[in-house]
Amino acid sequence: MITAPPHDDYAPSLGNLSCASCGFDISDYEGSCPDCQTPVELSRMIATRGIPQRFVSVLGASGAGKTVYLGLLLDLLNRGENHLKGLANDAFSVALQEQVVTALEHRVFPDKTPAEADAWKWVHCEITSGEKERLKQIDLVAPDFAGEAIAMEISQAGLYPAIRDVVKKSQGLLILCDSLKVRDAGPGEDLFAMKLASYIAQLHASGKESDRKRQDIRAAIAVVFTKSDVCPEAREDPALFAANNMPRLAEFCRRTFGKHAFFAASVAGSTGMLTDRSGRQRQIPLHIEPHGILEPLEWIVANC
Ligand SMILES: Nc1nc2c(ncn2[C@@H]2O[C@H](COP(=O)(O)OP(=O)(O)OP(=O)(O)O)[C@@H](O)[C@H]2O)c(=O)[nH]1
Ligand SMILES: [Mg+2]
Repeated sequence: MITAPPHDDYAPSLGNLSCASCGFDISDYEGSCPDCQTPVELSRMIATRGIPQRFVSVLGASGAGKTVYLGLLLDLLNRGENHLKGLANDAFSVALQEQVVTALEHRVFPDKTPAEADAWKWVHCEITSGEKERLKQIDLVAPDFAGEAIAMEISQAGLYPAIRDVVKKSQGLLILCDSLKVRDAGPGEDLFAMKLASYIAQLHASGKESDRKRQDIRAAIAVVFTKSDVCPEAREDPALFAANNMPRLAEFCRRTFGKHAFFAASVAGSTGMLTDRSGRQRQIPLHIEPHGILEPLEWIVANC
């Protein structure tokens, strides 16, 4: 039997259509929600399926590896060879998977995500985990935000309503951090991740200071060190790596989030540098060897 976990946002469609992210009445709209740019088609799909949706936010600075991670995650889920299985429900999700997989097959990384919200690809995927009676089914919704937009939103909340609404609705959030930068480039990554974590905490806090002290924020936070193919320290012990290299974030998570964990992931088995005629250098994947991609999501599904 498939059991759907109880969820506040579950409301079957009654003719009118509300935006799946912000609740705006989009019955008369095509394209995207005028308030937050969530695709209308996605909200329609969610309403007609009637399965409780779980928003998951994949956040991180520009270049942290969000697009590559999300694309590969979808590909692995769709292959159905693992404990966690996924089925992309619509063209958006297929588009992201296709963009990433096709690029990697041609030995290049996908392009940087544009900062305009209407150009973002949204992942909508039916996830099943567990076996037989304990089978759990949820609809996963995870947009591929641009790192630049995330940076602007956390420094001036409200600039990107789509980010605010999705972060607020997400029961699971992944904070992606470039492990090489964390190790070698000073405290910049630590400070950025800290700002991100405090933005999440503000949107999820019940409002009472005492609740925050009691780690009452229910969202599950997975900190994922990306590109761990080039940073063995992160892969070996992600929690220790965080304590040693991101002390501010590690301490903030300990104090604020009752449910948090550290992971290391990578998509490339090895990479090389290509220099074009004008001397510009570009990193290219030499072979694909996914590592630790599904684990953060498995943990999130188990914890929310
Ligand atoms: N070595 C290594 N490099 C990676 C890996 N994943 C991504 N990269 C590098 O990181 C770059 C950025 O990856 P993206 O997925 O585009 O990063 P993003 O977070 O989506 O960046 P924005 O779209 O600007 O927000 C890629 O172009 C690669 O050079 C990985 O698994 N290993
Ligand atoms: Mg991107």
